[in-house]
Amino acid sequence: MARRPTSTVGAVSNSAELDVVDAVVVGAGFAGLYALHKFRSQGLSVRVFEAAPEVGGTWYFNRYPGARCDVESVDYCFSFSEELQQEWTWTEKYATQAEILRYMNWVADRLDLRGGITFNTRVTSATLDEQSLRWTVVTDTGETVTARFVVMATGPLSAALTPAFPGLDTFAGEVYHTAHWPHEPVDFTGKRVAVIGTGSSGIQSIPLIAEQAEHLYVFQRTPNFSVPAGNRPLTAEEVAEIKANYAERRRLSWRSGGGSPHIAHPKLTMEVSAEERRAAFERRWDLGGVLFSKTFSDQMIDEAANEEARKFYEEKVRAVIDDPALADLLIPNDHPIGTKRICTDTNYFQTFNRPNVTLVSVRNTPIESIDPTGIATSDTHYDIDALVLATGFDAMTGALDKIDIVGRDGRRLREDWADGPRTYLGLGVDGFPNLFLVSGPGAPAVLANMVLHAEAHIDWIADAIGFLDDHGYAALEATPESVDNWIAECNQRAEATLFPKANSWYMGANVPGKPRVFMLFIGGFAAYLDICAEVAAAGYKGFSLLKGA
Ligand code: N01
Repeated sequence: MARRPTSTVGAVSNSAELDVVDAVVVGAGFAGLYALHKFRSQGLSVRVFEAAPEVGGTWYFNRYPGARCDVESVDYCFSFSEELQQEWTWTEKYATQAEILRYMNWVADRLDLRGGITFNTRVTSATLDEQSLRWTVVTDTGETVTARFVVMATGPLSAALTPAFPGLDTFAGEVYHTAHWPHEPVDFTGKRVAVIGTGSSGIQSIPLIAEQAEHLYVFQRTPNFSVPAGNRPLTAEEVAEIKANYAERRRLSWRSGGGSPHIAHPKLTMEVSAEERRAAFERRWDLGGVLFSKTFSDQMIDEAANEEARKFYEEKVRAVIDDPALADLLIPNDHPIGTKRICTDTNYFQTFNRPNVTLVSVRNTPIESIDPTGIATSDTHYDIDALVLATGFDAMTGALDKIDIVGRDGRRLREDWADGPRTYLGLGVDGFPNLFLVSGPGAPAVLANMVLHAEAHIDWIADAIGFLDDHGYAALEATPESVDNWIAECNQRAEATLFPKANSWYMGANVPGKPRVFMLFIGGFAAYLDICAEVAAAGYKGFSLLKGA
């Protein structure tokens, strides 16, 4: 099918009524917003469907107290437009959810994106017509749209997970999930509150809830590594300097392992003296945040190196917890540091020194049930007024599983992935021509700065579409061999690291019954981008190029 004639941006900007389009994009988070802008600018007609009433994706829903990004604000924003970079000014080192959402709304207005987005609408199915190589996309509002391309900008951490605690629905008090936090302020003053879960969401919200609640019970199954964020306001001078040097900052980010301008110590952990090692850990600790796991480049592959980082960590954390027995419970001993995403906190461990905070180790005393008045563990009943579930996500595959995606021969994506997700480059799947995943399994995705990662994927998809049109092809489809080889490569790379040692959501281990496979490409952001670029330069090596009917 020939590309539609290029329309003016104004004419395409109100595409929300079209039922035959070049591309359907699912989701209006960072990836969906950029996809709409990019595809439009190459003359494609685009429909974007978004379940929420506003843009923002994960940043629309995750508005729990203390929600912030753990990538620095000046890096966690679009790089494709120098105007956007220069016009927006971040106020803090790590932006709050509210500031990120303001930014995304500003971008949507600035680029005139809203007219292309259908809000309050969830895509329920996408079905391939093998003859025409077109997709029929159906929504929960009863709309049917056909498209040549479907782009799943659905987010790797967007399907919230609520464990099946017996009796949860009988609880008479308030229940909140961090990933579906209400828009009105929640006031815990004078209340007995329980938080279940001590991942990033729990660790960010617990200190603030503790400041309000009469009493806070923290139900911890697995202790997590958390490094102080070191958050602070950005000064006008810093902002000016960053803006003056953005090009170099971005260049470093694009060539980095994780999509931000971090440079690891030039030597390996054990190549330096104990003093130099300690100084390097101290420097990184003072800078704050998740990049502590990348102080030395071998920390995630060498157990001895990892142990050095872990010992330093333990010393730091023990120093701020008053009760040594409590510190024993709060310091992880079941996985190498960094093999689950390191959390980034502000006064998390200090919160347990407060008299109104109690840690309940559900590893020692499991939750048995929830009843109208509270939570019963194997040895105690905790009376509470409000319950906060900080229990995470069905990551990487959860949002895709919710959509009935039907490809060749009636094959369903979720059935094809029953033993774990299978993709080529995290972008394409055999049997599903012209279906593109953004930041999906098989890509670095959540191991990198998700904004740059989304830009890279959308640029690659846009180029692929251009290539198809320039060469008279209708579609692109990963071959089964390229998918097999890519999965083998991802597994091989993961096995050479310490990551598979943790029961993490990277491994699907947090969802009962989910296959235990490492779902990401671990070889680094820049290395991955090089592979994607080589595939494209070689005429989309590993993909079949299909002529239309
Ligand atoms: O989810 P999680 P999250 N009984 O899966 C516990 C990103 N993010 O929303 O470890 C009792 O990490 C579970 O226990 P366990 C970031 O990438 C980023 O916090 O499975 N407990 C765990 O403690 C992050 O990694 C930011 O034993 C149960 C917790 O719930 C990812 O999102 C902020 C349980 C879930 O932790 C996910 O973070 C927030 C049960 N049945 C999120 N089931 C920033 O940028 C689960 N748990 C800072």
